[in-house]
Amino acid sequence: MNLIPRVETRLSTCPHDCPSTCGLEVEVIEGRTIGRVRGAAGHSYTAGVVCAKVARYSERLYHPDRLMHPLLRVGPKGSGQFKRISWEEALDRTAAAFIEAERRFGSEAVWPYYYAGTMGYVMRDGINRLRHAKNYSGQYSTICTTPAWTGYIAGTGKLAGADPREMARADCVVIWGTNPVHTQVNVMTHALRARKERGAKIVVVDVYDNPTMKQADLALLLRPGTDGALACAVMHVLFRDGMADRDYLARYTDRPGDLERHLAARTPEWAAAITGLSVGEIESFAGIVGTRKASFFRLGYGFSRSRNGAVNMHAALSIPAVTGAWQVEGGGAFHSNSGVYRLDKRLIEGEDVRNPSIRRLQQTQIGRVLTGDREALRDGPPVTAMLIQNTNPVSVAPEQELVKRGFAREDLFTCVHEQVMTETARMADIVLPATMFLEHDDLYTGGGHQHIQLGLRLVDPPGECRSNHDVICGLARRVGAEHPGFGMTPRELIDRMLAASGRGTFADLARDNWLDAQPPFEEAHYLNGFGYPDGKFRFAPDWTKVPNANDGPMGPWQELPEFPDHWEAIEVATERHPFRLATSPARNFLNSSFNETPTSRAKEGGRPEVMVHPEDAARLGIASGDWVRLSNERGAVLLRARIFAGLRRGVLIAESIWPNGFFPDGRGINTLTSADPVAPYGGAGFHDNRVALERIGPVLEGFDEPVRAEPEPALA
Ligand SMILES: Nc1nc2c(c(=O)[nH]1)N[C@H]1C(S)=C(S)[C@@H](COP(=O)(O)OP(=O)(O)OC[C@H]3O[C@@H](n4cnc5c(=O)[nH]c(N)nc54)[C@H](O)[C@@H]3O)O[C@H]1N2
Ligand SMILES: Nc1nc2c(c(=O)[nH]1)N[C@H]1C(S)=C(S)[C@@H](COP(=O)(O)OP(=O)(O)OC[C@H]3O[C@@H](n4cnc5c(=O)[nH]c(N)nc54)[C@H](O)[C@@H]3O)O[C@H]1N2
Ligand code: SF4
Ligand SMILES: [Mo]
Repeated sequence: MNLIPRVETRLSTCPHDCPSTCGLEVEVIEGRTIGRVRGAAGHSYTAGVVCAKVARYSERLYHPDRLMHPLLRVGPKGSGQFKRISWEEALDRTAAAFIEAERRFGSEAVWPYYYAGTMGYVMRDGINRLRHAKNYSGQYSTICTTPAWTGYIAGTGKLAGADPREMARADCVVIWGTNPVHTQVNVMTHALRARKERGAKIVVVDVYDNPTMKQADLALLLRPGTDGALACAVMHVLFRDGMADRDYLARYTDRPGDLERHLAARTPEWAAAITGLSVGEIESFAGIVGTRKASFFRLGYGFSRSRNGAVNMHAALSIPAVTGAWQVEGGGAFHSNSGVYRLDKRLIEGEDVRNPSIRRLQQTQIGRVLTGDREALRDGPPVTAMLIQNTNPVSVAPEQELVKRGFAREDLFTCVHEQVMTETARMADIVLPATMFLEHDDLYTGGGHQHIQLGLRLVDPPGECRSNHDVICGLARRVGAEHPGFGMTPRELIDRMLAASGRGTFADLARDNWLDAQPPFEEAHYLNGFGYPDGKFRFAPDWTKVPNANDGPMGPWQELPEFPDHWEAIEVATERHPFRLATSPARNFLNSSFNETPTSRAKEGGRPEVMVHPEDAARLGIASGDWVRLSNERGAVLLRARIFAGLRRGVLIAESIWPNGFFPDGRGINTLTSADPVAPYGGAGFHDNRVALERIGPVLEGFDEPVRAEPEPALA
């Protein structure tokens, strides 16, 4: 008898919403279960490294709370009382609710809502095919990328940059507004290689001394929302000290002379007063990037999650256009390569049957939409039925008080298709169990690199779990939605999409599992010109015409500065709300994903905390571990204080996102965040919150230790 289990290593792709989109090697045991997950050694960007949370993916796949059967709510909304029903009944009931909503208020009363819990094209975007085929309300996605992408494209005209693998061949890597040790570990692989092999300098710009900043040669800890001022002062020094590349500027940029004049008053002293940095730090930063042509600007999402975020992204991006870094290998900028793939998504998304007159509702304003805000509803009918896939808005969306009120509405029907009983699923009328990525077929593209990748079904789904595609097709049949995509398998959809995009076939891709889609050097470095018709980088973009997907200008877009600047649109601290709170990502969670796993919870210290500067804590009498209350006009949150010196005074960091159920009164961190749109095209300022901070003390009256976990859904 052979007692050694048969272990095969199969290739896959991490499906999570993370720029790294790692190539994976997955151990499959006896063809049935998975073992270790490793970074694929043969993937040139992943280079054999993945984050710890995905390395132990079996903890998520085999989680005891994994949803296995369709459920019907039998108690009050949110009570967690459900009973098991069949798939037939669950889909019939959902379809009936959609048909009834449409009958009463028109098709726009149904709002399919989704995001990037999986980044697979088939499983993420198929919901749009159902939407478009039925004229259900549209979703304008604003929860993540909008300000960052808009700010970047404002400069380059295109969402693409230098090959991120070139970081390893840079003489300086600037890691700005991203915490890759937490959020996209592979950036560190390539940046640290540059330091080891070439003596490259690593510069990190952030609002707290996180593990990425600890790796920096030059650590720039600035006040939240002041990156535009830093960028302006750096460019001021570059012009002042003869480090601007005037030939490059004349050839490749729109208005270098006007920019130089505009920057004359943006001195290091001016920026020091705004950012809290010293003049010396600003001069050093300018000196490093001004004397090392091969400076690679790795620009993240974090510094764009402020009301002035698009402007700050554009300002930072303007620096390599002043030094001409784009001309050399290892130089230039990178934010996302999502603009290089140009995959034809008509079959998957049903773009061909979309009716452009149907309203689009803003994703981040889900709280306002569901509580009947007329502007958020665009003066249209109420939303009375929803299908939710790949997202957990009750936890992750801003203005949480409104979101919860909305989901509690008796006249709102919600069907949530999920892998685990999230706080959104708990509010649902129908809960459907979903497959995880190793249980279905899909196609992925890397935002933080340049590969088209497959992730195929390696094991059977447990229980009665079904894929998003199956659910969409099952509902389509029942509500009478018609489109050729509903009759295809995921593999057929992938094959047709690749072929229509000139990217080969499914079989071609299945051979190596990934395809390197990196554009040639001249194109990636914009040496044939930038993405605008005249080929010039824009220092003075027309903010109303940035070629990024949008719903027209919004927020205070009329006040956007003409040139890079410090734009005071942020929630400046006031006497009543003297602190500025950022909700930076926790290392062991991915937004709310993984916050159901015991290991991630334990590694995050077991409870939500807010970091407070020692002097602020002393002034308020706050000791380490004390309960504190954070509050603003949107609500109040109770959590513990952690005294941390790696902050500026007046700044608070609450690494996120803990389940709401881990806060004593169930109010999670997004109670404090706002859904005000970031100009010019929307987005949420998750890191841009003014708050009051009060001490409560070592015990919280009426609250029992230890912090409770989410109760199990009771099966009636
Ligand atoms: N472990 C983990 N990984 C993740 C995620 C997660 O939640 N946890 N989320 C995933 C998702 S959906 C995304 S979009 C990416 C995002 O990943 P990133 O691009 O890293 O962006 P953020 O996570 O928003 O924030 C990055 C950093 O910006 C800092 N920051 C906040 N305000 C400012 C500011 O005004 N200026 C500057 N310079 N810095 C500021 C924050 O403190 C944080 O350290 O990560 C993905 N990966
Ligand atoms: N305070 C604060 N809030 C934030 C942020 C922040 O930095 N601070 N970051 C924001 C950002 S950048 C983003 S992108 C959003 C993300 O917010 P979400 O898009 O809600 O991301 P997750 O919290 O990861 O939740 C994804 C859900 O999808 C489910 N899922 C995964 N795969 C599948 C599948 O194949 N089928 C189905 N049916 N379900 C699946 C997972 O189980 C998980 O519950 O959060 C935002 N919220
Ligand atoms: S670093 Fe990001 S892409 Fe890579 S395994 Fe972790 S979550 Fe997935
Ligand atoms: Mo995101």
